[in-house]
Amino acid sequence: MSEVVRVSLEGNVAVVSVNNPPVNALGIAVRLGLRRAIRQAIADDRVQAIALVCEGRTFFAGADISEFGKPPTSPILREVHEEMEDCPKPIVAGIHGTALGGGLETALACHYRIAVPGARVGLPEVKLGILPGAGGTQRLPRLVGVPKAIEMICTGDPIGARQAHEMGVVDEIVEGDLRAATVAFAARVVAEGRPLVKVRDRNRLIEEAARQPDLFHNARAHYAKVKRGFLAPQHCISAIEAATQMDFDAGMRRERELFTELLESAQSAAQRHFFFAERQASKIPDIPPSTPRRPLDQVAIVGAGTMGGGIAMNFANAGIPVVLLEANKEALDRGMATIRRNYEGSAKRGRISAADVETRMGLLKPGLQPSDVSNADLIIEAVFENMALKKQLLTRLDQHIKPGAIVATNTSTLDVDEIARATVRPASVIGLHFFSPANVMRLLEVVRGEATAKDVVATCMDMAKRIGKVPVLSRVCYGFIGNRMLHAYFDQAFALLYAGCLPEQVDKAIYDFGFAMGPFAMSDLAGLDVSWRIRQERGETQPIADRLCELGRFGQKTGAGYFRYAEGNRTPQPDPEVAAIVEEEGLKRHGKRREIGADEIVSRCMLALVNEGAKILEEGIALRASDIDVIYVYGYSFPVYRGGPMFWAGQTGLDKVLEAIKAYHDAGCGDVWRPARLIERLAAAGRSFADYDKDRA
Ligand code: T1G
Repeated sequence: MSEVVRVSLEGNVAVVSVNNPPVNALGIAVRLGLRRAIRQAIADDRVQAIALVCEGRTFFAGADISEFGKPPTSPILREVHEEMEDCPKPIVAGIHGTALGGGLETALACHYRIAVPGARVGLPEVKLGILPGAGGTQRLPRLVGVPKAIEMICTGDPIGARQAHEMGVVDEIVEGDLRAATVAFAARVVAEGRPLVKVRDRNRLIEEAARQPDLFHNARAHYAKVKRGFLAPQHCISAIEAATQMDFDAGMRRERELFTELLESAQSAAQRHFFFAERQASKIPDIPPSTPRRPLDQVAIVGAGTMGGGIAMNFANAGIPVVLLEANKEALDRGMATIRRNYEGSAKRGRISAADVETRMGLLKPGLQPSDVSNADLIIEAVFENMALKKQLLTRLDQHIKPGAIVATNTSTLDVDEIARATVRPASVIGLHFFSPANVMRLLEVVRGEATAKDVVATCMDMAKRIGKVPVLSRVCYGFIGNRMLHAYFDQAFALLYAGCLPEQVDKAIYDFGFAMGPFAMSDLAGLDVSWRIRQERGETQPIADRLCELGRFGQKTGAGYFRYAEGNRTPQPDPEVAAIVEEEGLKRHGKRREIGADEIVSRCMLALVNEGAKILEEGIALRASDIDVIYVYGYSFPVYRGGPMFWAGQTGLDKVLEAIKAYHDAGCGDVWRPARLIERLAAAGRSFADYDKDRA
């Protein structure tokens, strides 16, 4: 048998065992091996049933995503499934880890499925911009019903083994040795003469749904809203609908058509790029996986404000004890109360239990003395964004911090090297830039200073995953990767206001491009006063924004900013008072206003991101273009179905990107439009940022 698929005989049961690390992806070798094993078992008279199990950490985690985009090699998964489903001997799948995508579809082509309690099953293809292409849209609704199938397939979220058992996806939950349990179950099926259940023949639930056509209309409307701009969820619904309108084989053909359409789409290419980009981000070329880690059993957070409180929750959520420090009791009590309110809110929404609230609050220890950080392995300062304040604080804490502890700053813009030099342990200083709200946003920008030790970087990259964050490494520059690019993006957003746009116009274009919100609604959410104070400290001005702040319009928190907000409502309403200020300042700057369309708005804002991103790559601040994509999708709601700004530029074509950037430069739109040399070089060579990453991998 092949090295990835082995067959052995246990009694009258052939055990087909697959071992294709790291996640038993159903690549060609596995498909060939599976088909050969099934044929061998059918031909062997000693065999009366087949047990299918996987070695390693998980059952099949799906098709091999790295094979996509290449010509399909036979047998494709559906062909293997047909032979399995038509096998005259019962096949039992034994599931552990995550049976996902083609993995669950393979189990659904078996006659029975059993699972260990910790297993999870799901069809996450929609997260790759495709749909389950090996029968998932035809077989799953036959087992769980159409509404549940729509939910599982359109969200792509896996379910636990127990829920899968309740819903009939899994026939039995087994404890202990899964291989033995699968063999025993298969032998029992033979001994009890149980039928060969083909999921394809179970039509009751889809016939029921065929009598409720609104199901699909409502689902389309729902996912058009919650998955705005995504193609795949709508195709998923069409494929499931086909299962209720035609027989199984015709439904499978329709699934294949819809699958192929999505597989060839720009959106799926973007989402598959993002799948691997997210996994690449945690790999640091000069810090091998074998790099020792520092202990991280207790954490101290200095500053119990919005950021400090949110950061503390991440560690308590992960079961890590946290000391939360403040300068005075009033601020400390306020911070602790906010955390409890957040947890109780989550419990009310059923996300956690009341017991979880108490467990997590129990892990939070309030502190008022600098010495309260003395046991911490990691100290994170989250005080106001002021260099002098941060340096003074860390200098004061230094004497209380134990040797080997990691000192992190949550600064979003300031020079981490300068902060490190204010301590006696620059090698143990690192930037950990959380995004607001810190207990929700998944991105963590890990800022490596010139002195930061490799084990500190390695420990923090691991820590990020432990608290449910996606870490991306940045070197030190003003604003690191995300905020530095955001500066260029906002520059263009303001330039568009002075030239002829109103905030609602810019925001609509960016929203329609796929962002969760435009730059001005985003500023209203973050608060205009934060950036106003930073501008004042840096002696910078932004006339439109400054005038709004002078009027006390700080955004949502004051009910008015670039937009007006009705009491208790977060929907931005255009405001003539703002329009008047924008027009006045625009005329002051350009003497005239001009009509600007959505294309120019999107082009200027996105290309500003791309050009600055390319400069960041040139300077080595970011390791990869794909890291920048991860930062913008997770940190700034860049639409994942466009892959991130750098991938989007590659899909657009760097020659066109360069041409447009040069046009803005030549039109006098400012020196920010000096094309990055990297773009000129790649465009001249007909290459993309993805090629650039490959060359450096
Ligand atoms: N194909 C190829 N490589 C994969 C892979 C896959 N399906 N899944 C994971 N890897 C690689 C990954 O890149 C990483 O590599 C390593 O495995 C460990 O992954 C016909 C068409 C299973 C929950 O979408 O969700 O089936 O970085 O770091 O955090 O309908 O991986 O070490 O070099 O993520 O423990 C559907 C995708 C495919 C599941 C494990 N399946 N995988 O998480 O490890 S489409 C999926 C995951 C399909 C059919 C269709 C997760 C995981 P490297 P990891 P993890």
